[in-house]
Amino acid sequence: MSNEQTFIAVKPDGVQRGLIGPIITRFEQRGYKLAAIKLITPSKEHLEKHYADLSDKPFFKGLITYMGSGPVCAMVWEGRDVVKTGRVILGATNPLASQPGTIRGDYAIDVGRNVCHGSDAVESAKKEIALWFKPEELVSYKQAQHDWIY
Ligand code: RTP
Repeated sequence: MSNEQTFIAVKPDGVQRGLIGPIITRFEQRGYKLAAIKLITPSKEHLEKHYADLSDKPFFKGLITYMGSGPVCAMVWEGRDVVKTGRVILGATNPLASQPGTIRGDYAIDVGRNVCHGSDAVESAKKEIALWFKPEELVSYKQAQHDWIY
């Protein structure tokens, strides 16, 4: 599936810490293609939709406050198996369990400040992309270097 897409976000802590660049670099250098990007401070209602499946968790309220505390860098990345591989690039949800070499394993310590988000399945990626982006914000283009990757 060379045109699989995933939703990746640099969370407010990652934006404040200047980690947008390093996170983009990891996806670019792996061979994935950026299909959409924007900075947005999400509303409470937007985040409650995004995290609807976690609404009964004790950390839900704090999570919504944290995610709405400043700009988020919302992105769509495209390429073969990008949903699963994107989660590997991010590392485990709890940074203390993340391997060195992953984003969270290199940049984070606390599960409540874990720098980035990535869709956990192809179906949730579709829903999240539709929630965060208008169809016209997604850009389709050919990258010459991809002929050397696939
Ligand atoms: P994400 O959606 O942010 O990529 O994270 P995930 O799939 O790896 O993990 P999920 O279980 O969906 O949790 C979403 C976010 O909630 C925060 N969290 N806090 N015990 C806690 O305090 C706790 N557990 C999860 C994290 O920011 C996690 O990324």
